Amino acid sequence: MPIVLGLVAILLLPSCGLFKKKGMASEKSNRKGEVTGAIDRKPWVQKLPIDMVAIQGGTFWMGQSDEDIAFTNSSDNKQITISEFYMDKYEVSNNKYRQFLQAIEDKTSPLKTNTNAPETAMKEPDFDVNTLKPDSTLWKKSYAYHYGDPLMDFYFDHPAFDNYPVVGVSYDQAMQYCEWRTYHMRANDDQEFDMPDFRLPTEAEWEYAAKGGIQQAKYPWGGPYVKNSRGCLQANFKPGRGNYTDDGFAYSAPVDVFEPNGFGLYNMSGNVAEWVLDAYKSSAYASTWDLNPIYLDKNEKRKVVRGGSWKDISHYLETSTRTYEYQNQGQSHIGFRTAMAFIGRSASMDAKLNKRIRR
Ligand SMILES: [Ca+2]
Ligand SMILES: [Ca+2]
Repeated sequence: MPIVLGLVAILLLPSCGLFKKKGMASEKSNRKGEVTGAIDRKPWVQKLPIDMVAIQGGTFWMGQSDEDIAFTNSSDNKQITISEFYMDKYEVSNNKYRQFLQAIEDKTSPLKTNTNAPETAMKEPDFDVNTLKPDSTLWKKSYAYHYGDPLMDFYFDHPAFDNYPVVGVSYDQAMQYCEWRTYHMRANDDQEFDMPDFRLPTEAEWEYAAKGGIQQAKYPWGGPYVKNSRGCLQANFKPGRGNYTDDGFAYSAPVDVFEPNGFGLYNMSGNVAEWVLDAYKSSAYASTWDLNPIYLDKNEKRKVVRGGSWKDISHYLETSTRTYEYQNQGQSHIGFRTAMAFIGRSASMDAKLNKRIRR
């Protein structure tokens, strides 16, 4: 008898209560006198925007996976659950940021280009292009006794750097890029209902994504070393005690170099450090929830920066190391990437295919 019961349990296990979808009430005929939901609802599909990947939701240990060498006591371990979301494969490039500036600078070319698109619920944003240009002078100003002139002159404007990450943009500017990308997409999408906003990833989403599905990964490739088995460095940073070019690049590198992590994300560690949505508070983990946590504080001007950069030693490349910068201050080593919530979430959803997985 126990064997029979065991067999029944095994047979039931794969379904985990996820029975075959029987159809929504609204798909049934609207029988008089019955409540079946409103009829004639149009289907809606969340498209995967270009150069983004769908990050499967899950649970992970957020926080340091090695020694807290700076004794910041700011990233204690905590088990966190993250829902599915979309994230840019790459840091935002100079040329993508240029498209943003051109769209708002060129008054004859409205942001909305698809006149057949249904009215978006979003008001057309009002940007001032003069406040949005990357600050190229930072290449020279940020570092004492450093010859940054060639980068100051060429980095943002020259086609040679089109596929390099945009830098010298503040948190505030990155937020406006997200707002523009949201509007630009909605104004060109012919579905009746809007897609969710593009936004910066939350700090927890960023760390979960950086680990690439490897529990307590010190780096996006796992770790504990910065070199792979062939002896190659796996990110762009400052190896050794100042051997900047040991990884192939003295300053930043194109956004698509080095191997992507398990989620298909490039340069989560190194190249340029990245703004995330959260305000910085050293003790944030003690107060935020363990399900999709976020710490927002309008009065806190310090915003979290993650992943380390071309100018940092490997400690800052660790997936759990937290740093910050003031929200109105760009740096020549800080860029960003965007994210988007995935609607219709559940741990059993395949975000890429936008359908349930039977387990
Ligand atoms: Ca380097
Ligand atoms: Ca990066």
